[in-house]
Amino acid sequence: SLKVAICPGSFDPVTLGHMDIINRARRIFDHVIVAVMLNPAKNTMFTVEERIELLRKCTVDMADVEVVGFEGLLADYAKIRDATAIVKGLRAVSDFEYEFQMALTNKKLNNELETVFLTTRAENMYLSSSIVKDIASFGGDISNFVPDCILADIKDRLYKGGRRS
Ligand code: COD
Repeated sequence: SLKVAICPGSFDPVTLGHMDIINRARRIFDHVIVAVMLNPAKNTMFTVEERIELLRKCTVDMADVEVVGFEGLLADYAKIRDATAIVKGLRAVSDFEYEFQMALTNKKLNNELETVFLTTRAENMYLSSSIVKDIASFGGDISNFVPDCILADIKDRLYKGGRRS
C-alpha cells in the first residue's frame, strides 16, 4: 500500500528550509501531504489561501505532493488521510522541546502515527519564516531564503507592506 506522510506547518511563507524537508520526505514516502494550518488564533502575514498558493507554485511539478489547508487536530487529520507519519525538520535545540511535546501528544492522540524528524541542513539551520518576514520588511535581500519561483510574489506582498487580515 502507498505510504503517506504529512508535512504540517504554518508556512508563513514557505522557505527553502521547508522545501528541503518536503523534498527529503518525498524520497521516503510515496505521497506527501503538505498541510497548511488554518489557525485563526495565530497572527499570520499571509492568508491561508496565499500560503497554499505559494506552496502549490513551488510544488507544481511534483505529482506526489498535495497541498491542503487543515483545521483541527493533526492527529485526526492524519487518521482521515491514512497517513503513517508526520515529517518535520529539526533545527536548533530551541525547536526540540516544543517538537518533542507535540510528538508525544500526537502519539497519545493517534497511536498509529509516527513523527519522523529530519535534521536540517547546516545552511538552513537559522532559516525561518519569521526571519524572511523580518528581512523583507526592511527591504533586505531574501533570495537566499525562499524558492526563486515565489520571490516576486513575496516581494510584492512584503516590500509594499500592509498586512492582510
Ligand atoms: N530547516 C528544517 N526544517 C524547517 C526549517 C528549516 N530551516 N524551517 C521550518 N522547518 C520545519 C519544521 O519542522 C517545522 O515543524 C515545519 O517546517 C513547519 O514550520 P512552520 O514554522 O511553518 O510551522 P509551525 O511550527 O508553526 O507548525 C505547527 C503545526 C501546524 C505543525 C502545529 O501547530 C500543529 O500540528 N497544529 C495543529 C493542531 C494540533 O494538532 N495541535 C496539537 C499538536 S500536539
